[in-house]
Amino acid sequence: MAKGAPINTTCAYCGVGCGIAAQVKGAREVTIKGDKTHPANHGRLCSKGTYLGETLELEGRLLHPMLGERRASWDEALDDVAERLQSVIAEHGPESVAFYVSGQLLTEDYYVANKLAKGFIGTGTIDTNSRLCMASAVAAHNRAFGEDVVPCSYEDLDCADLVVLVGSNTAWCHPVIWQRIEKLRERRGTKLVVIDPRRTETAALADLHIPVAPDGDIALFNALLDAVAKRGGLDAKFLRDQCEVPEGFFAGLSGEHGVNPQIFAKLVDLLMERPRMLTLFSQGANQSACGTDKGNAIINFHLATGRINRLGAGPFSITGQPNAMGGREVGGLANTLACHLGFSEDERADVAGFWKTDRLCSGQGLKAVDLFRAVHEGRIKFLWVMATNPAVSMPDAGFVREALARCPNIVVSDVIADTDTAKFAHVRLPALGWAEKDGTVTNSERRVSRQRALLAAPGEARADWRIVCDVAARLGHGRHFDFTSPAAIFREYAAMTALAGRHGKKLDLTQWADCSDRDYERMLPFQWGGTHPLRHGFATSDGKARLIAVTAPKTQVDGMVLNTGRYRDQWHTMTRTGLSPSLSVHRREPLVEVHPADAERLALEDGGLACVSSAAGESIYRVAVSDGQVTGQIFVPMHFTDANSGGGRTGLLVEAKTDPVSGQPAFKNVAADIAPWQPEWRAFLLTRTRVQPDCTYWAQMRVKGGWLTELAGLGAVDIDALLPEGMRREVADIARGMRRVTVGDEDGQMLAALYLTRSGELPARDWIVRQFAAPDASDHELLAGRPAIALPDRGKVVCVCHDVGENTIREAAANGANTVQAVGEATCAGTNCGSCRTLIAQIIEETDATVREAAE
Ligand SMILES: Nc1nc2c(c(=O)[nH]1)N[C@H]1C(S)=C(S)[C@@H](COP(=O)(O)OP(=O)(O)OC[C@H]3O[C@@H](n4cnc5c(=O)[nH]c(N)nc54)[C@H](O)[C@@H]3O)O[C@H]1N2
Ligand SMILES: Nc1nc2c(c(=O)[nH]1)N[C@H]1C(S)=C(S)[C@@H](COP(=O)(O)OP(=O)(O)OC[C@H]3O[C@@H](n4cnc5c(=O)[nH]c(N)nc54)[C@H](O)[C@@H]3O)O[C@H]1N2
Ligand code: SF4
Ligand SMILES: [Mo]
Repeated sequence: MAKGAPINTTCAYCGVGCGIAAQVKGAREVTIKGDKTHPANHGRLCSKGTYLGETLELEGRLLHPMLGERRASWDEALDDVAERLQSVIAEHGPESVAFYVSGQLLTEDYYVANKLAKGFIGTGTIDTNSRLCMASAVAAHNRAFGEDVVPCSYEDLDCADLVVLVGSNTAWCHPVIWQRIEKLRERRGTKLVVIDPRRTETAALADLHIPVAPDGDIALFNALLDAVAKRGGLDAKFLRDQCEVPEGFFAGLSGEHGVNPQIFAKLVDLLMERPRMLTLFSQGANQSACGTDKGNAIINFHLATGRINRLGAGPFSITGQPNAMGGREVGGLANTLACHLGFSEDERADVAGFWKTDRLCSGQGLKAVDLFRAVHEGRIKFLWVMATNPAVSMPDAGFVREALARCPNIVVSDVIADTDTAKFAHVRLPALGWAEKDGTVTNSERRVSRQRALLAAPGEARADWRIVCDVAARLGHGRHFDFTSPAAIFREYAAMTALAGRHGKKLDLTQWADCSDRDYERMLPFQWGGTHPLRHGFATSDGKARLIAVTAPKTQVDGMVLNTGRYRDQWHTMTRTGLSPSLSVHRREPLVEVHPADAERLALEDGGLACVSSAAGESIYRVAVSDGQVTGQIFVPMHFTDANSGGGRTGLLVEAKTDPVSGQPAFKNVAADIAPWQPEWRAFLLTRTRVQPDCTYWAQMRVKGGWLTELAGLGAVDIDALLPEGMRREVADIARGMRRVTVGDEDGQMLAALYLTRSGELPARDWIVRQFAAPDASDHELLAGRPAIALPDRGKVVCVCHDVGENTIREAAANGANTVQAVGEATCAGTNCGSCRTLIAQIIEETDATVREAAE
């Protein structure tokens, strides 16, 4: 690809959909800046977007088609996939075929995958990882609005007087939306309420944090609506003209909420004072056995108070993946057809007519959890997984692995060679990744943006849409899949959205139906439906919205409540963010966060290890005692996999319980137990290349120049096998069971360093990790684990974007920088993505306290 002017593209990660201006510097080298002209971010980026450049190396990439462990040509691999499909369809019928796809596909990839599955193979069973993510919000929209339409826009984030976050750790997971909320508060005095059982860094910065009980949201929103109704806060005109309200709806609202009465009263006051109210919700709402009802409880509140279709007001479901929204539009979910259509006779006839097929599937297919059950039972005999890692991310991942192992035909399209899912594949197909692929994505506010190729295709990797079309052609459907570019697919999809209009839906991209390749190439981000797509009426038969009577579930979990979610700087199963040294600093291990009282009661030690178990499985985590947790609840991350750890395997712990309407799994409220786990030895190891240890607990993270692996185990230690050949130096203290080994090459460059202990302390990692990146320390110092002369220690990195350590910030604070802004001016910390500002504020507070104490 040409070097030169920056190329505008869209971030690879979350559904904020930030624009990026990328400058190609070399074969795999790109400079990343925020695109100032993109309406989603106006130039801002978070840490993950900022460090996209560090994820472009080819480490671990799948570069050639593989049949089992054998490299194959594309022709051979595509023939093989087609033959498997043909024989399964001939013998067992189309319904024995399943596709499991992803919100990380581009709209064009998604469109052809759905067209092939539902339209030409004739199986309804193409589902997507959005089932684990957005399905409850989709179902709630459909019930209330008659269509899966998000009735808000980011512009609302510039005008709201009250922002309520429900089950959303926005500062970590949608950081650019978070930055916009911070600006809004500064500028407008907007109040922020966070409803989350944990005191997240988002909640810590709120005006009001409601530590709701797990799945207590329906009770809370019903009680809020009841209280507001009693204080005259309903919008009678809106209710009469634009809503259909079930009999006895308001009388049926229970006033019980389970929240501290004073906090509840404060919240009701805020709601009464500030009608320009925007409610953002994500996985704390969706990923629940009552996720759809939670969505409707939130939407009910907004409808009944008329807080919708006005600037600064509305129920705003924010999407997770970069193209979760696009996938919903083209019919990636098993219970929809393309273009927001369902399976009524009329809708099916229209879709079949548009695609010119007589093979359209007869009805909806299996949703993700049922899909893998069917694989396990042998009803599905062919499964094609694209751009998702279900062996890690599905609930009851142990069961999903069994299912994958049993299935006679597994095809995996991925950018990475050895994901946990790819290990089960009979055929692996190398896909183009971000910076290589071309197409469109749709973000949380329905804005369609281009992702553009920056780099040449590595190895033999091909675009996902092309792979699908090539298989379709081999199945005899070439005429319907003879697309030669993403632009051609986009035109067909845009034309097809005319069907949505015919069925009273709002989705409409028809103005792009005749776009030229050049128009597509130059496409600027555009939003379908405008700022408030439902302002001229809802997508129901009578144009009215529906309030849905929902009641609080009886949730009572035995034992501890296990809550699962995300880290600020990692993306899901870490196949890409895990390659960035900068993004690996924030959290180096899978932590189980535990309230201090629980830690004391259960003899869990901060920094020690613990085994978390549930009905589904068990796994080991590092304990982090945190008063952000509530007693009786623990929190673990979803990111760790066989590829990077021997613990922290959260997917194994989550039972496959789902919402009855949406089929979305309940990832956030799992019954579990926790107990200390005492290793007999602990160690950490720095190596230039990845190692696969064989001990009870290990976790591996990228550092500059190599990998850092934390280890712990029982019995004999067998780490020497992990050390490379080279010049070894070793010190040991047999009495304390301490061993330290460095391995260097002939030029004295360090190849590996191992620190092991049976009973004592291990040295601090940060200095040693820095030495590994740019070795100028002597072996003597390395074996000691610290510099011979004490140097100023920057401490643990707080600001990942500008690489600023805790001690540097403490020093600035002690020297009078007593606001986050002043620390930013003095050290740069917190001035890029801003996600570390809570931490900086904490450090300032601690420093202030120390200074005060010293003065007293
Ligand atoms: N850094 C980072 N950002 C990401 C991603 C990532 O992997 N890493 N992934 C992207 C994707 S796909 C998604 S879906 C989004 C997810 O974004 P979020 O939904 O913000 O992230 P989570 O950490 O899954 O969960 C959010 C919060 O829900 C809370 N919660 C748990 N149970 C309840 C409950 O019963 N009620 C309420 N009100 N809250 C509850 C949890 O304590 C947690 O803090 O993030 C996107 N952005
Ligand atoms: N315990 C727990 N589990 C969860 C959640 C939770 O909160 N808790 N959240 C759920 C949610 S919301 C989500 S969205 C899922 C996410 O879970 P997954 O979708 O399984 O996670 P990713 O790591 O994003 O997987 C994407 C895969 O696609 C590959 N890939 C990247 N780009 C491309 C491409 O262009 N083409 C192809 N073919 N492959 C590509 C990546 O290498 C990676 O293997 O996890 C769900 N699981
Ligand atoms: S908020 Fe961060 S991860 Fe999400 S799109 Fe923007 S830069 Fe990417
Ligand atoms: Mo997601």
